[in-house]
Amino acid sequence: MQPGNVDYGDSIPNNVGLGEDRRVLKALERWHSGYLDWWRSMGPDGFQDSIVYLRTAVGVDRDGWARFDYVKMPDYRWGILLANKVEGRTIGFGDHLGEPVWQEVPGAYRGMLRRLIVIQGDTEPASVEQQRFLGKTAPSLYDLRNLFQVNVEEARHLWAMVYLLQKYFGADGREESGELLTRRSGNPDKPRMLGAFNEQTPDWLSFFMFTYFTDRDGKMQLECLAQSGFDPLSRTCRFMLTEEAHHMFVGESGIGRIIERTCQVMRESGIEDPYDFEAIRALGVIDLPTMQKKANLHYSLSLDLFGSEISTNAANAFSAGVKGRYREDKIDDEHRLLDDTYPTLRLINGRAERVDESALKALNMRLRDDYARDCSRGLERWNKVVEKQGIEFKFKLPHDIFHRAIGEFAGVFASPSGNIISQQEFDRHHDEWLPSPGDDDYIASLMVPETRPGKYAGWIAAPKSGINKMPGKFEYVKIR
Ligand code: BYC
Repeated sequence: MQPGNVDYGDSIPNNVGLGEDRRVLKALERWHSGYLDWWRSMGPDGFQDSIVYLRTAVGVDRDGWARFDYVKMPDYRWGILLANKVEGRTIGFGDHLGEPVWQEVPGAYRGMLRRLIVIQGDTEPASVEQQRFLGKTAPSLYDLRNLFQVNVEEARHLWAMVYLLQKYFGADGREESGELLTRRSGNPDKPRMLGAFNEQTPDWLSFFMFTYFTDRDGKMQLECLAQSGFDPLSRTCRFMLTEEAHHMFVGESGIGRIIERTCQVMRESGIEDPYDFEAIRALGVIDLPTMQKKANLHYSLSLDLFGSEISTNAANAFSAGVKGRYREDKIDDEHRLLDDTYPTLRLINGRAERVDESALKALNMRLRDDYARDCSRGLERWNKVVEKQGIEFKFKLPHDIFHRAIGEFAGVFASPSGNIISQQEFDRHHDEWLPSPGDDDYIASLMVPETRPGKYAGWIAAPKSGINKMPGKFEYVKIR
């Protein structure tokens, strides 16, 4: 088999020579049947017989890694793909800086690595569960197809983590793989591991916000794990990042298209005030302030995914060479952080202030800052859409301390601009800052499916171009 190409001869497509690894192949085949049960009961509801124009990974080289074709989702070729090995790769940070990367799990870091892989793995099926009912209200076949593409790839990312668990962690790896199929998003008895993955994704605006903000946390975390000294994890994450880019495109362009449609309708109807809710909603589009509230919600939930500002877990993972900083290999410093400091947001005398803390312990804070910068770029692009239509409104990221449930500011009440306030004041403003039941009801009322090829629901603009350059009226999903 050529390096980089996928072997479709095996029951599980892979580029890791699974055919010669009978033990792991057998274990994965056993897991596969439980996986398909999970997919049928928790995957997209009602579309298992539909034929979907999907991309499937056929290699890991940058050019031509994917093939597009019609496929029924349960027949999707979920495979195990690792980026090509980099010969002579060494550990790029921490106490083992410069040593050759590990091809097996180092005993001392077994528990730590397993925990990170399980957490990463847990988020993937969780997002599929969260998005399970969205197919029923898709604004177009183009969007429906994108939803399913995201779903099958998140499910493939679960495969990726399960492969690592089965191959490198023996009996406890097999046990954890089974557990990944039993937890359920939002289930009070057996919830998914991280907060944001137990929230609902009830409508398409939430879906686009989730793929913009929460998938971007996925990108940041995968970038850090791609730096890992445990080479199979690094190679796995490097390839996952190739797929992840499309998910964030779905989010950013989806929100951009909703903004464009709202502004266009406002302009055509002569409405200048973006806060004229009644008039704007009467036209069947989503007002910009409601979109800001949804952004406030999804951004703050996603910030929680970075853990506490000060974290011994993060410091230990870095020193061990297990989880690096965002694009560690592009940072020009000592890569050890022994005596370095990082300006970290702390609650001091009732105020949020940046103070210098140990850079090692403040790694979550640093990554969150990288994330905030990455998020703000999309907002700039959305603001250009608004500006071009001549409407006075600017999307803003809320302050880091707004609406937080994890870390230094959990339990603190703050406004989106970062003023610490009383709970009463927060409650008074709640519906101005976060979606109200009325906002959710209004958005829900718009969620009527549009299934004619080339047509779009009235609240969202058509995309600039088709998937894989397909023409406007292309039937992305043949609904059965
Ligand atoms: N919810 O030391 P701390 C993605 C726990 S998204 C609940 O502050 P640490 C995707 C924490 O587990 C990316 N619990 O944090 C996106 C710990 O518990 P234990 C997923 C939380 O460990 C869209 C305790 O609080 N990948 O791929 O430095 C669609 C103290 O924690 C939360 C990863 O996250 C929370 N939000 O950092 C599909 C990468 N936050 O152990 C997919 C792997 C913290 O004391 N995970 N806790 O019981 C990690 O690197 C780290 O575990 C975290 C937390 C960044 C999540």
